[in-house]
Amino acid sequence: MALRDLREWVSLLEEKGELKRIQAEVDWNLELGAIFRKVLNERGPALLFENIKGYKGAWCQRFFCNGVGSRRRVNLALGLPPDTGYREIVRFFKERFSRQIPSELVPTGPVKENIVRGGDVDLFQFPVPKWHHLDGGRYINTSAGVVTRDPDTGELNVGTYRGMIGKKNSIPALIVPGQHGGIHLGKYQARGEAAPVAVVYGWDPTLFMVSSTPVRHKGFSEYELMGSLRAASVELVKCETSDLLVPATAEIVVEGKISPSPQDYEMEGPFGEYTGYYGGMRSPKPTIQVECVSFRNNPIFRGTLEGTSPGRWAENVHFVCASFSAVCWQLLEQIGVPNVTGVWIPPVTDSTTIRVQIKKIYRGHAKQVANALWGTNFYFAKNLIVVDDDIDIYDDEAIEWALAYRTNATMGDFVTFPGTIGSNLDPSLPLKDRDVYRYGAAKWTRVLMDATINWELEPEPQFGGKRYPPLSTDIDPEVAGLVAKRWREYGFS
Ligand SMILES: Cc1cc2nc3c(=O)[nH]c(=O)nc-3n(C[C@H](O)[C@H](O)[C@H](O)COP(=O)(O)O)c2cc1C
Ligand SMILES: [Mn+2]
Repeated sequence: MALRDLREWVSLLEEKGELKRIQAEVDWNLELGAIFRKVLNERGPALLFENIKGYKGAWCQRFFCNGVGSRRRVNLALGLPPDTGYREIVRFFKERFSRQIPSELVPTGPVKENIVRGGDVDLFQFPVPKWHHLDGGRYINTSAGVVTRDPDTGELNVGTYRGMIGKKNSIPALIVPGQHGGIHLGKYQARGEAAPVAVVYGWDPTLFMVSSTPVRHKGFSEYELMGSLRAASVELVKCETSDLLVPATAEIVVEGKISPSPQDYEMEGPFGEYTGYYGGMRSPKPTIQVECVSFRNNPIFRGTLEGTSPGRWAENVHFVCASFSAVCWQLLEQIGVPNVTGVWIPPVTDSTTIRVQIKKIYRGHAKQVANALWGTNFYFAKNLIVVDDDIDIYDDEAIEWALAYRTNATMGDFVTFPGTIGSNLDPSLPLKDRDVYRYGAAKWTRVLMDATINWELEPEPQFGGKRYPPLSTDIDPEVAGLVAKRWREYGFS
């Protein structure tokens, strides 16, 4: 049974012992973020804060986070057995992302229980944390879904793009031009028109999973992919101030417009980013001027902490590792690269270093993988490791070993490709290369590490003409039989 809304998700987590309610008074200013970070580091439960300092009597008094902050809870959200491993989860995402369930337009829903318009709008009525001490503001858009519509095709998009409270009715946001939302904004800007935008906070957990994963979609939107993931159609209602659509049972929806004129931009950034560092320069950004807010009675605000460094994982990496791997694999298949047998993006590198496994059928096969992936506009896969199908991409030792003994720089196994689209949040770039407007995001040099066996190596005659010597760590079967038979005799148990 699909979850109806965030409340059902919270109840399910509680029933499974995966939720902690915090009734002690907690300050939105750094304290909440610090508690969440500590819980993340300890691989702890989902959190429902019920007593936030200064929020008694406000429109919104409850705050939820960490719902999908473990593999177990990702499985729970997807309806999979709790111990399902990432090998299976990647395949599950890939299969579900390959089809859609149509959404359904309904006349109204609980999200319309309270509607505030115009001068009465006050985003400070929501308990939005200041997450990290050097953040440029209170980041309201973290695990939210930003809804836009393509003015040419009419297609909807739901994407997760960071944004902070500017004024009580404004949200400057980092919606980079290469992203779907950014492409929509660019089209409105070219027409000199304001872009209608809606932001959804708190619904079924599949919303955040799909809105933050760069799935290709043409002729349908992320809502139909959420439908596929949750195996039930998404019920949508029309916004009050535009023809955008939002889930009928969402907790909170903000509606507004982004002016095409840079004169209306407001300052945004920096923010604690996915790299584990602060990122994104403080600068004027496209800004949602909020015209209307609708929310359920006693709504629950949802947010998340970004940023992963060794041993410290953010909430989203628990699904992003699998959902991004699935998208990458799907892309390679769609482009027509043969024999891709696996894709894995280890959680700590978020989407930066990607491992692809192939059953190699020609010399240039790994190069083809790189060309294909880097030919898309997705700003991931800065570093790409390609291995043969005897190397387990989920095994760090196997990857290290392949990199050590199957690469040879003088034979072209490391290929760099400069000047591609990249991430402006990557601190290894000089500042001038992080110009979102010049580069669509940033200027990356990508690198392929081709750790497949090089077919240009001449066969070694002493080992029966095989291209690579046999594994000396394999015990000769005859001797292995003898040793197994005498094992106890040697004194082993
Ligand atoms: C927690 C989180 C925060 C994100 N913040 C941003 C952001 O500020 N700007 C951005 O362009 N992408 C951001 N992303 C990545 C996008 O959500 C992702 O690329 C997604 O595919 C965007 O939707 P789209 O493909 O429809 O453009 C974020 C992802 C996550 C998980
Ligand atoms: Mn999209």
